[in-house]
Amino acid sequence: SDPRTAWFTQDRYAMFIHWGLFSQAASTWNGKKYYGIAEWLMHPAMAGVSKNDYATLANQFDPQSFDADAWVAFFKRAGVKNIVITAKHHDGFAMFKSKVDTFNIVDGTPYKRDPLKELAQACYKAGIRFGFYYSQYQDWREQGSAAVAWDDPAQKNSFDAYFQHKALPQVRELLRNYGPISVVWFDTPGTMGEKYSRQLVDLVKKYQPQALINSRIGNGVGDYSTYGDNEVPRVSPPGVWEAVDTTNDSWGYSVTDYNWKSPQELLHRLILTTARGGTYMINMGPRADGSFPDIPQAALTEVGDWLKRNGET
Ligand code: FUL
Repeated sequence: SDPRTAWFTQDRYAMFIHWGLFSQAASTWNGKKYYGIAEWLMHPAMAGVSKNDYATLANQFDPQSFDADAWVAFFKRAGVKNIVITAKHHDGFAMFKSKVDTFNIVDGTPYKRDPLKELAQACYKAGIRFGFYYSQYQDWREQGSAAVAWDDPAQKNSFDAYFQHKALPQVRELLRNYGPISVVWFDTPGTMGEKYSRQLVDLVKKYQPQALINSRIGNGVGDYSTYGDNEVPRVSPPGVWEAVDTTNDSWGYSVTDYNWKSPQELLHRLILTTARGGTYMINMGPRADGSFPDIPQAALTEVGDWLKRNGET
């Protein structure tokens, strides 16, 4: 087996965090409520918000309750060994300081701080591994990216232009400026060509050769397999794999989604996954202000306490 994946198959339990401008909207737009996954609000399947209207969310994004040390204290109590946070989701907004695009939390919001930097440092100090999510294929602000810029049908630019000028350089920034990276979590590769997946692999290998890449990089070039959203495989699959689950039905914070999994259900799914040889990554969607909703926070704390009582952490 690959020594690079040893920690991953030993630790088995990680936390996923979806946080971004979509957390500010929280599945509402112009007073109307939506019931899909909150981070897809901009998409026509949800509210279908134009990119200029969506960008106004940045003017109010000011997570004054964000406290990296408090987050890490919670991760420890929950018993996770690794976290993966959305650095850029499909909406194209960077939750980190980027020189490539001013549509980022430092240059584009009143907050002006880089929470990923603070979080990476706090995780490092506490011995929690830190990884990031980057939507390499879908970027709903960029012409040419996944051809989903519905409010701007001209599509003058090519996917290649978006990829070379935004995706690759932003991933490079994330690989260079945040210390050791555990996992680079790509998503929804769609029809992205193999040469693009390979360019991303080369970049990760160059700056963070120990970092693992999930299968959603596309074209079979990842280090481990990620199952479908909220899918715990019913058999014991071969190889290195993970199940990704969320605490309700949405990934981003949503005021319309109360379908929280109970602590018992979360623990059951964690145990099913690890018993079948996988890693379980459970998602939380913090509010826009940087605080965690009470119900999933309490549930994950209870799971963590159970793990501790049973000598698992
Ligand atoms: C999906 C994305 O489209 C969702 O928004 C979410 O990030 C999930 C984990 O992966 O396929």
